[in-house]
Amino acid sequence: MKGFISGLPKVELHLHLEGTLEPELMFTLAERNNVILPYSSIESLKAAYQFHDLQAFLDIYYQGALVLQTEQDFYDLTYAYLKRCKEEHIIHTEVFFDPQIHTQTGTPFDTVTGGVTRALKDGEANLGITSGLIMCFLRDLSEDEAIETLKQAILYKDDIVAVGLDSSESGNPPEKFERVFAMARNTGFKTVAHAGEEGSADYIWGAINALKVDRIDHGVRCSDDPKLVDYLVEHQLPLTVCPLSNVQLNVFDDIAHHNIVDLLKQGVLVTINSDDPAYFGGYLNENYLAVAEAFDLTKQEVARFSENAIKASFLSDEKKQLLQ
Ligand code: ES4
Ligand code: ZN
Repeated sequence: MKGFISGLPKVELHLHLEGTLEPELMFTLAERNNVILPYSSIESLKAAYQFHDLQAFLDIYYQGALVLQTEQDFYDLTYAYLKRCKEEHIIHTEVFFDPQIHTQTGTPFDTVTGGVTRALKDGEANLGITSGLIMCFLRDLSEDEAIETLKQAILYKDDIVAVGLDSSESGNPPEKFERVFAMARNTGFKTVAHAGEEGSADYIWGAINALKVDRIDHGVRCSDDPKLVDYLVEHQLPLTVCPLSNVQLNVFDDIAHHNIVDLLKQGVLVTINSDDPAYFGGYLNENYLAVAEAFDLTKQEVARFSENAIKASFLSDEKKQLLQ
Protein backbone atom coordinates (compact mmCIF):
# COMPACT_ATOMS: atom_id res chain seq x y z
CA MET A 1 0.00 0.00 0.00
CA LYS A 2 2.80 2.43 0.85
CA GLY A 3 4.39 1.91 -2.57
CA PHE A 4 1.02 2.19 -4.29
CA ILE A 5 0.28 5.52 -2.58
CA SER A 6 3.67 7.06 -3.29
CA GLY A 7 3.45 6.07 -6.96
CA LEU A 8 -0.14 7.27 -7.34
CA PRO A 9 -0.30 10.60 -9.22
CA LYS A 10 -1.97 12.97 -6.75
CA VAL A 11 -3.54 16.41 -6.60
CA GLU A 12 -3.47 18.52 -3.43
CA LEU A 13 -6.19 21.11 -2.77
CA HIS A 14 -5.79 22.19 0.86
CA LEU A 15 -2.28 23.28 1.75
CA HIS A 16 -1.20 26.46 3.54
CA LEU A 17 2.21 27.55 2.23
CA GLU A 18 3.06 29.05 5.63
CA GLY A 19 2.20 25.63 7.06
CA THR A 20 5.06 24.05 5.10
CA LEU A 21 7.65 26.09 7.02
CA GLU A 22 9.90 23.35 8.41
CA PRO A 23 11.73 24.11 11.69
CA GLU A 24 15.10 24.04 9.89
CA LEU A 25 14.01 26.72 7.39
CA MET A 26 12.37 28.72 10.21
CA PHE A 27 15.72 28.91 12.02
CA THR A 28 17.62 29.72 8.81
CA LEU A 29 15.25 32.58 7.96
CA ALA A 30 15.20 33.87 11.54
CA GLU A 31 18.97 34.19 11.36
CA ARG A 32 18.92 35.72 7.86
CA ASN A 33 16.39 38.37 8.98
CA ASN A 34 17.59 38.94 12.55
CA VAL A 35 14.35 37.67 14.07
CA ILE A 36 14.64 36.34 17.60
CA LEU A 37 12.64 33.13 18.03
CA PRO A 38 11.42 32.23 21.53
CA TYR A 39 13.05 28.79 21.11
CA SER A 40 16.70 27.97 21.64
CA SER A 41 16.81 24.97 19.30
CA ILE A 42 14.93 23.05 16.63
CA GLU A 43 14.18 20.41 19.27
CA SER A 44 12.58 22.88 21.68
CA LEU A 45 10.54 24.36 18.83
CA LYS A 46 9.29 20.89 17.83
CA ALA A 47 8.48 20.14 21.47
CA ALA A 48 6.05 23.09 21.39
CA TYR A 49 4.06 21.42 18.58
CA GLN A 50 1.39 19.98 20.88
CA PHE A 51 -1.89 21.62 20.00
CA HIS A 52 -5.06 20.97 21.95
CA ASP A 53 -7.17 23.00 19.54
CA LEU A 54 -7.15 25.22 16.46
CA GLN A 55 -6.32 28.44 18.33
CA ALA A 56 -3.31 26.89 20.07
CA PHE A 57 -2.00 25.88 16.66
CA LEU A 58 -2.72 29.24 15.03
CA ASP A 59 -0.77 31.11 17.74
CA ILE A 60 2.37 29.13 16.89
CA TYR A 61 1.73 29.19 13.14
CA TYR A 62 1.42 33.01 13.04
CA GLN A 63 4.51 33.45 15.16
CA GLY A 64 6.52 31.12 12.89
CA ALA A 65 5.35 32.90 9.73
CA LEU A 66 6.96 36.16 10.93
CA VAL A 67 10.42 34.92 9.93
CA LEU A 68 9.25 35.23 6.30
CA GLN A 69 10.13 38.76 5.24
CA THR A 70 11.79 39.09 1.84
CA GLU A 71 10.63 38.10 -1.63
CA GLN A 72 13.36 35.44 -1.62
CA ASP A 73 12.03 34.00 1.68
CA PHE A 74 8.61 33.45 0.11
CA TYR A 75 10.27 31.99 -2.98
CA ASP A 76 12.37 29.58 -0.91
CA LEU A 77 9.38 28.45 1.18
CA THR A 78 7.23 27.80 -1.88
CA TYR A 79 9.95 26.12 -3.92
CA ALA A 80 10.87 23.78 -1.04
CA TYR A 81 7.24 22.61 -0.91
CA LEU A 82 7.18 22.06 -4.69
CA LYS A 83 10.33 19.92 -4.47
CA ARG A 84 8.53 17.91 -1.82
CA CYS A 85 5.57 17.57 -4.23
CA LYS A 86 7.91 16.12 -6.83
CA GLU A 87 9.13 13.49 -4.34
CA GLU A 88 5.54 12.68 -3.34
CA HIS A 89 4.29 12.41 -6.94
CA ILE A 90 1.91 15.37 -6.58
CA ILE A 91 1.29 16.55 -10.13
CA HIS A 92 -0.93 19.55 -9.41
CA THR A 93 -1.42 21.59 -6.25
CA GLU A 94 -3.71 24.46 -5.29
CA VAL A 95 -2.07 26.30 -2.41
CA PHE A 96 -3.26 28.86 0.13
CA PHE A 97 -1.34 31.84 1.38
CA ASP A 98 -2.28 34.35 4.10
CA PRO A 99 -1.02 37.78 2.94
CA GLN A 100 -2.57 39.55 5.96
CA ILE A 101 -0.21 37.80 8.39
CA HIS A 102 2.61 39.57 6.58
CA THR A 103 1.08 42.91 5.59
CA GLN A 104 -0.04 43.42 9.22
CA THR A 105 3.59 43.40 10.31
CA GLY A 106 4.89 45.59 7.50
CA THR A 107 5.83 43.19 4.70
CA PRO A 108 4.28 44.51 1.47
CA PHE A 109 1.67 42.44 -0.38
CA ASP A 110 3.85 42.54 -3.52
CA THR A 111 6.82 41.02 -1.68
CA VAL A 112 4.72 38.08 -0.52
CA THR A 113 2.79 37.47 -3.71
CA GLY A 114 5.81 38.15 -5.93
CA GLY A 115 7.97 35.51 -4.23
CA VAL A 116 5.22 32.89 -4.17
CA THR A 117 4.22 33.34 -7.81
CA ARG A 118 7.83 33.35 -9.04
CA ALA A 119 8.39 29.98 -7.30
CA LEU A 120 5.13 28.53 -8.67
CA LYS A 121 6.17 29.51 -12.21
CA ASP A 122 9.65 28.00 -11.73
CA GLY A 123 8.03 24.88 -10.25
CA GLU A 124 6.02 24.37 -13.40
CA ALA A 125 8.97 25.11 -15.73
CA ASN A 126 11.60 23.07 -13.85
CA LEU A 127 9.64 20.38 -12.00
CA GLY A 128 6.56 20.03 -14.21
CA ILE A 129 4.17 20.69 -11.30
CA THR A 130 1.14 22.78 -12.19
CA SER A 131 -0.51 24.90 -9.53
CA GLY A 132 -3.20 27.35 -8.56
CA LEU A 133 -2.81 30.08 -5.96
CA ILE A 134 -5.60 30.78 -3.44
CA MET A 135 -5.48 33.94 -1.34
CA CYS A 136 -7.10 33.55 2.07
CA PHE A 137 -8.67 36.25 4.20
CA LEU A 138 -8.11 35.92 7.94
CA ARG A 139 -11.65 35.62 9.30
CA ASP A 140 -10.74 37.04 12.72
CA LEU A 141 -9.85 40.35 11.04
CA SER A 142 -12.45 42.83 9.79
CA GLU A 143 -14.46 43.00 6.59
CA ASP A 144 -12.73 46.28 5.72
CA GLU A 145 -9.31 44.67 6.00
CA ALA A 146 -10.49 41.82 3.74
CA ILE A 147 -11.74 44.34 1.15
CA GLU A 148 -8.39 46.14 1.26
CA THR A 149 -6.63 42.80 0.67
CA LEU A 150 -8.98 41.89 -2.18
CA LYS A 151 -8.16 45.19 -3.91
CA GLN A 152 -4.49 44.25 -3.86
CA ALA A 153 -5.24 40.77 -5.18
CA ILE A 154 -7.10 42.18 -8.17
CA LEU A 155 -3.75 43.45 -9.49
CA TYR A 156 -2.63 39.79 -9.52
CA LYS A 157 -5.79 38.45 -11.11
CA ASP A 158 -3.77 36.37 -13.60
CA ASP A 159 -1.79 34.69 -10.81
CA ILE A 160 -4.52 34.05 -8.23
CA VAL A 161 -7.28 31.58 -9.10
CA ALA A 162 -9.44 31.83 -5.99
CA VAL A 163 -9.99 33.50 -2.65
CA GLY A 164 -10.51 31.58 0.58
CA LEU A 165 -11.25 32.10 4.26
CA ASP A 166 -9.24 30.70 7.16
CA SER A 167 -8.07 31.26 10.77
CA SER A 168 -10.25 31.15 13.94
CA GLU A 169 -13.65 29.80 13.02
CA SER A 170 -15.64 30.25 16.25
CA GLY A 171 -17.30 33.67 16.40
CA ASN A 172 -16.34 34.50 12.80
CA PRO A 173 -19.13 33.03 10.65
CA PRO A 174 -19.02 33.09 6.84
CA GLU A 175 -21.78 35.73 6.70
CA LYS A 176 -19.25 38.30 7.97
CA PHE A 177 -17.59 38.10 4.52
CA GLU A 178 -20.67 37.90 2.30
CA ARG A 179 -19.96 41.22 0.56
CA VAL A 180 -16.23 40.59 0.04
CA PHE A 181 -16.93 37.20 -1.50
CA ALA A 182 -19.57 38.71 -3.81
CA MET A 183 -16.98 41.26 -4.96
CA ALA A 184 -14.43 38.48 -5.48
CA ARG A 185 -16.86 36.36 -7.51
CA ASN A 186 -17.84 39.37 -9.62
CA THR A 187 -14.16 39.95 -10.37
CA GLY A 188 -13.88 36.37 -11.62
CA PHE A 189 -12.22 34.63 -8.68
CA LYS A 190 -13.31 31.15 -7.65
CA THR A 191 -14.14 30.87 -3.96
CA VAL A 192 -13.50 28.41 -1.13
CA ALA A 193 -13.84 28.68 2.65
CA HIS A 194 -12.78 26.77 5.74
CA ALA A 195 -16.03 25.71 7.41
CA GLY A 196 -17.09 22.94 9.76
CA GLU A 197 -13.60 22.24 11.09
CA GLU A 198 -14.25 23.39 14.66
CA GLY A 199 -17.40 25.32 13.77
CA SER A 200 -20.81 23.69 13.44
CA ALA A 201 -22.62 22.46 10.33
CA ASP A 202 -24.30 25.90 10.20
CA TYR A 203 -20.96 27.38 9.15
CA ILE A 204 -20.95 25.03 6.16
CA TRP A 205 -24.47 26.18 5.21
CA GLY A 206 -23.19 29.77 5.59
CA ALA A 207 -20.29 29.10 3.22
CA ILE A 208 -22.75 27.61 0.71
CA ASN A 209 -25.56 30.16 0.96
CA ALA A 210 -23.78 33.43 1.83
CA LEU A 211 -20.39 32.88 0.16
CA LYS A 212 -21.53 30.58 -2.68
CA VAL A 213 -18.26 28.68 -2.54
CA ASP A 214 -16.96 26.20 -5.11
CA ARG A 215 -15.45 23.95 -2.40
CA ILE A 216 -15.57 23.61 1.38
CA ASP A 217 -12.26 23.30 3.23
CA HIS A 218 -12.55 20.65 5.97
CA GLY A 219 -16.37 20.45 6.21
CA VAL A 220 -16.18 17.32 8.37
CA ARG A 221 -18.88 18.53 10.77
CA CYS A 222 -21.43 18.06 7.94
CA SER A 223 -22.15 14.65 9.48
CA ASP A 224 -24.12 16.41 12.23
CA ASP A 225 -26.76 17.43 9.65
CA PRO A 226 -28.14 14.71 7.33
CA LYS A 227 -29.82 17.32 5.08
CA LEU A 228 -26.43 18.94 4.56
CA VAL A 229 -24.82 15.63 3.63
CA ASP A 230 -27.65 15.08 1.11
CA TYR A 231 -26.98 18.56 -0.32
CA LEU A 232 -23.23 17.90 -0.66
CA VAL A 233 -23.92 14.59 -2.43
CA GLU A 234 -26.58 16.02 -4.73
CA HIS A 235 -24.47 19.02 -5.77
CA GLN A 236 -21.16 17.15 -5.64
CA LEU A 237 -19.77 20.09 -3.69
CA PRO A 238 -16.22 19.01 -2.79
CA LEU A 239 -14.76 18.80 0.72
CA THR A 240 -10.99 19.18 1.12
CA VAL A 241 -10.41 17.01 4.19
CA CYS A 242 -7.14 16.95 6.17
CA PRO A 243 -7.06 13.76 8.27
CA LEU A 244 -3.80 14.18 10.23
CA SER A 245 -4.56 17.85 10.90
CA ASN A 246 -7.96 16.89 12.32
CA VAL A 247 -6.36 14.39 14.71
CA GLN A 248 -3.62 16.85 15.78
CA LEU A 249 -6.22 19.55 16.53
CA ASN A 250 -8.57 17.14 18.32
CA VAL A 251 -11.38 17.44 15.80
CA PHE A 252 -11.35 13.59 15.99
CA ASP A 253 -9.85 11.50 18.80
CA ASP A 254 -7.87 9.37 16.37
CA ILE A 255 -7.74 8.44 12.72
CA ALA A 256 -9.94 5.36 13.23
CA HIS A 257 -12.76 7.68 14.38
CA HIS A 258 -12.44 10.02 11.37
CA ASN A 259 -15.55 10.25 9.17
CA ILE A 260 -13.83 10.62 5.77
CA VAL A 261 -14.43 7.03 4.65
CA ASP A 262 -18.03 7.19 5.83
CA LEU A 263 -18.52 10.33 3.77
CA LEU A 264 -16.85 8.71 0.74
CA LYS A 265 -19.23 5.74 1.02
CA GLN A 266 -22.22 8.07 1.25
CA GLY A 267 -21.19 9.65 -2.06
CA VAL A 268 -19.68 12.93 -0.84
CA LEU A 269 -16.87 14.25 -3.07
CA VAL A 270 -14.17 14.03 -0.39
CA THR A 271 -10.45 14.55 -0.99
CA ILE A 272 -7.34 13.96 1.17
CA ASN A 273 -4.95 16.85 1.89
CA SER A 274 -2.17 17.80 4.29
CA ASP A 275 -3.15 21.33 5.54
CA ASP A 276 0.00 22.41 7.47
CA PRO A 277 2.34 19.46 7.05
CA ALA A 278 5.38 21.01 8.77
CA TYR A 279 3.29 21.31 11.95
CA PHE A 280 1.05 18.24 11.77
CA GLY A 281 3.73 15.65 11.06
CA GLY A 282 2.87 14.39 7.61
CA TYR A 283 2.78 15.43 3.97
CA LEU A 284 0.21 14.11 1.51
CA ASN A 285 1.40 10.49 1.22
CA GLU A 286 1.31 10.09 4.99
CA ASN A 287 -2.26 11.39 5.09
CA TYR A 288 -3.28 8.88 2.41
CA LEU A 289 -1.47 6.07 4.20
CA ALA A 290 -3.00 6.85 7.60
CA VAL A 291 -6.52 6.65 6.13
CA ALA A 292 -5.77 3.56 4.02
CA GLU A 293 -4.36 1.66 6.99
CA ALA A 294 -6.96 2.70 9.56
CA PHE A 295 -9.82 1.64 7.28
CA ASP A 296 -8.08 -1.23 5.50
CA LEU A 297 -8.89 0.32 2.12
CA THR A 298 -8.37 -1.37 -1.24
CA LYS A 299 -6.13 0.27 -3.86
CA GLN A 300 -9.26 1.07 -5.83
CA GLU A 301 -10.75 2.92 -2.86
CA VAL A 302 -7.53 4.85 -2.30
CA ALA A 303 -7.42 5.83 -5.97
CA ARG A 304 -10.94 7.26 -5.63
CA PHE A 305 -9.54 10.02 -3.41
CA SER A 306 -7.10 10.99 -6.12
CA GLU A 307 -9.80 10.91 -8.82
CA ASN A 308 -12.00 13.07 -6.59
CA ALA A 309 -9.21 15.63 -6.20
CA ILE A 310 -8.83 15.92 -9.97
CA LYS A 311 -12.60 16.47 -10.26
CA ALA A 312 -12.63 19.03 -7.43
CA SER A 313 -9.66 21.01 -8.76
CA PHE A 314 -9.83 24.32 -10.60
CA LEU A 315 -8.16 22.82 -13.67
CA SER A 316 -9.98 23.23 -16.99
CA ASP A 317 -12.21 20.33 -18.09
CA GLU A 318 -9.70 19.61 -20.85
CA LYS A 319 -6.82 19.23 -18.38
CA LYS A 320 -8.96 17.14 -16.03
CA GLN A 321 -9.69 14.71 -18.85
CA LEU A 322 -5.99 14.35 -19.61
CA LEU A 323 -5.33 13.44 -15.96
CA GLN A 324 -8.22 11.01 -15.42
C1 ES4 B 1 -5.39 26.46 9.38
CL1 ES4 B 1 -5.93 23.93 10.16
C2 ES4 B 1 -6.35 25.58 9.86
N1 ES4 B 1 -7.59 26.00 10.12
C3 ES4 B 1 -7.90 27.29 9.93
N2 ES4 B 1 -7.02 28.18 9.47
C4 ES4 B 1 -5.78 27.77 9.20
N3 ES4 B 1 -4.71 28.43 8.75
C5 ES4 B 1 -3.70 27.58 8.65
N4 ES4 B 1 -4.10 26.36 9.04
ZN1 ZN C 1 -6.55 24.70 6.37
